[in-house]
Amino acid sequence: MKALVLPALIAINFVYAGAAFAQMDHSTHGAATTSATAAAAPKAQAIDLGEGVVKKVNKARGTVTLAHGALPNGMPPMTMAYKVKDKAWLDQLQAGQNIRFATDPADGGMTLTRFELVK
Ligand SMILES: [Cu+2]
Repeated sequence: MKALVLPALIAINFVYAGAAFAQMDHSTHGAATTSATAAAAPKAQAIDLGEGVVKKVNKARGTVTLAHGALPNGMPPMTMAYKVKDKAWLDQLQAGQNIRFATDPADGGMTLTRFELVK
């Protein structure tokens, strides 16, 4: 099972690590400029990644429970169940994993729209 899942995880890590780097670059750039400039680009905040630990994967419900820290969208630290944008992610996530993740602001940040594993 692990041998089958691992290549997929690595591939996903590459894709999302690339995206995260692009975003970090972007937000760092914004933070280095004046507050007026930062205020003019509030969207950058929405794509920052939060950090959490996978507590439980529930394939029947299509959810993953995360214990997360304070999130860029203003949500305080808590443990909660998230829906996932792609159900296939439920096969890739496992309890105990540390992840960085983004959520969909359209539904109040209740759906994972991307994640990457943290070593
Ligand atoms: Cu939460």
